[in-house]
Amino acid sequence: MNDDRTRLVVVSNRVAATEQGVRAGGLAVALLDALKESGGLWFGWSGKVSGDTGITTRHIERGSIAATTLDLSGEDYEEYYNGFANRSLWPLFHYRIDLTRFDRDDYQGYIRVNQRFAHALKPLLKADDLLWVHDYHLIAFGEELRRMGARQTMGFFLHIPFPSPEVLVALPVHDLLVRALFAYDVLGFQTEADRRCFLEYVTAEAGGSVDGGGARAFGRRVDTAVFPIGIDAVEFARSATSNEAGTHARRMARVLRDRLLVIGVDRLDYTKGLPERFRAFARFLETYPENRGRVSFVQLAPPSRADVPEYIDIRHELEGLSGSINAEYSEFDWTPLRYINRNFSRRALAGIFRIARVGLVTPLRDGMNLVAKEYVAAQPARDPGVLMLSRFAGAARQGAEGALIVNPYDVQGVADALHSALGMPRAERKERWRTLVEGVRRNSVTLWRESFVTHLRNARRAERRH
Ligand code: ADQ
Repeated sequence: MNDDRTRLVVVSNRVAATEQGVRAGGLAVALLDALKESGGLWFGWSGKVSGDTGITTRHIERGSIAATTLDLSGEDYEEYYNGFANRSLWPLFHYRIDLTRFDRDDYQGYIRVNQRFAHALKPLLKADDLLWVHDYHLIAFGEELRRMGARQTMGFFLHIPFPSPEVLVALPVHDLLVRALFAYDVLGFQTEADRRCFLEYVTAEAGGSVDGGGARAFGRRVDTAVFPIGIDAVEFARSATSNEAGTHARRMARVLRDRLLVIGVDRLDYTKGLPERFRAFARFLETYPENRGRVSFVQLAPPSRADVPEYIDIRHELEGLSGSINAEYSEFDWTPLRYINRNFSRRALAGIFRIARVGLVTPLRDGMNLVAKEYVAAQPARDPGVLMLSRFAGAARQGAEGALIVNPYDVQGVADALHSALGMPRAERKERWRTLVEGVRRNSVTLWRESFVTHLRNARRAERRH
């Protein structure tokens, strides 16, 4: 597993891989890929809300990964998950101060659940374990574990953006959160911009200092680094040519007849820029009417966090928009926009990506965005499609010269870029795709895991020397 026989213990809000498969969601997909190869223990919430909050252990994915899970109580679910994680941290870290609400009870619930996670994991730990804690739900977890006396080397990876200090200080407990981050030995970010925002906070708000790759504050030092997350591109490309992928691609092609397919695939979330994308598509049909009847846009968007009011609002908004676009432009034999709220298997998605001439990935803010990488990986080398990518996705900061970079707020700009993408000659598409796919293959999920774990090991060695 690991060369010095240490065990990797991954802690995330949700142990998302179940016997039934993986849920839609970047963290779930990435962690499963990362752990499949190395094995290890995966610890977190089962996804169940119940009165029994004891822990259970089971083996998943044919035994290579051991998963230990606990349930949440109804109150935990409301305060920790729906409340502080998804109504405070998620919107704020995505620069949506307007949607951020702060409630002290929710924050207390967040701390309580972080404590409970720490309590449940502590007796299962071996002295030499390396701990890798994931994402904004568990910022306080490391501090709680240290309070209980844990000495293991611990790293934290933030899958979402780290906001600029100006934005972060809008949260009344910003200082407590950043202080908690200093309980870890390594902090990982998706992009250099995120890391810079963290360091700016340390110097401007926490009275700390920055040295080389690290930061000092609150009497501790933490190492910081950038680990852009990736996918298993080889495996995804294989999925795209599987029988299941072929079946889905043929079904889709039958419906499309000879029309060009524009595809969007996102969790239904207000950070993904879906209303703006729908409006840009309508503007495209209005500005370039020769495309009417020639292009179909399919948006797959499985609902997520369905109990949070802001997610109910965005769902209604999209239903209204898609209805009015179709009402205005449809013909008897052509539906311009197909908007589908369900999950598909990885293979089905890969097959649909493969036949799409354009992949529209236009979030208003995104830590990385794995869909952009999956779209690229699934393309046929002889006739690849075009990736349109928002400048506000982490993926755009990672050598994305081959993509058409757009500003999702600029409805006309996106419409114009879509027109260019659909008219792009094959030679240019191939050239652009080659640079993109090389990057996606190089920055794989394996590289992401290995570089993070190497950093953790080095942090441990450095600590032992002192
Ligand atoms: P997400 O916000 O969930 O991830 P993203 O990185 O795009 O966003 O991952 C979504 C995943 O869900 C993709 O693997 C995609 O294929 C899958 N998915 C989406 N719709 C689906 C559908 N209808 N059926 C099946 N699968 C579907 C968070 C951060 C991102 C960061 C990732 C990983 O918000 O910025 O890239 O974590 O760190």
